[in-house]
Amino acid sequence: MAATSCVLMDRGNNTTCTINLHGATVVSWRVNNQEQLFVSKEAVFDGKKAIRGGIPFVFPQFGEWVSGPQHGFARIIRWNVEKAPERMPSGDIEAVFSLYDSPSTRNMWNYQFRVTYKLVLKEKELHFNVNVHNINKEVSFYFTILLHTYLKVPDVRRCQITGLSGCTFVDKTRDSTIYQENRETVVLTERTDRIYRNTSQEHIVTNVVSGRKMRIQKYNFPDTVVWNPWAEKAKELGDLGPEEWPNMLCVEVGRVTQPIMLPPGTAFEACQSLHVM
Ligand code: TA6
Repeated sequence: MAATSCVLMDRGNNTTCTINLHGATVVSWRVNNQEQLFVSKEAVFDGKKAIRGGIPFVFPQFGEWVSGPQHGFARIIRWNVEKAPERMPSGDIEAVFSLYDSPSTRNMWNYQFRVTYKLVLKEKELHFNVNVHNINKEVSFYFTILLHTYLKVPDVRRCQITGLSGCTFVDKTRDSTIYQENRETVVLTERTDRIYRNTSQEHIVTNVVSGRKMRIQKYNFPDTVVWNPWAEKAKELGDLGPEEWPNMLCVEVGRVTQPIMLPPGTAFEACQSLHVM
């Protein structure tokens, strides 16, 4: 069994964030001792499988992939600690993680890259700053990227999501038809797996833990995926308990409908922030 290890960011006041270096998966974010992220009781921590919950890092491919595992390799390999957690003059805690190409990544995807992932833990906010560098001097590459955030919720059927109104989407539970969202706020009433395009820079999700709201802000992540497997599909996932699905809501920001082309020697940057309101 491969070793996995976690890095703790501790801001004080029982406000912490834990990053499992397996996939640089954020596996816990507590604000005043209250957990904000869902991690399944059945999640597997074997250093091989993606962790079911928290915030897995999807790169360089969202969804099925002919060259490698679903959702790419970044969520199933060990990342480096580029900068250990450090307290800033503001009191916020900052840490940086990195992933470089290796013989095993090049086996699936033959490109030279460096990804840096900076997390900043604030009083009631967690900020994510993603940089993908093409470190080759001659060859361009294409990729998709997404932060697969599992919010912890008392009951997914009672959450409302803003910032999707008017956006086109593909419903992965149906066919490849392009639909348009006409609801001001989206409420899940059945299995949902939708890729919304060009969504608002901000989503508010209501009724997260303790009936609070979560504000999600993003920059350079044009798409938002909304997912919950519901009862039937949940049973098919070996690492999700049959009763757990009502307690998770995935609102995932990323760049997935239009792959990004990164020319040699250039970098892509994008950010997300989560804010407990
Ligand atoms: O982001 C939504 C999604 O792509 C769904 O289609 C869903 O099956 C899911 O991610 C979970 O994928 P995983 O590979 O983690 O089982």
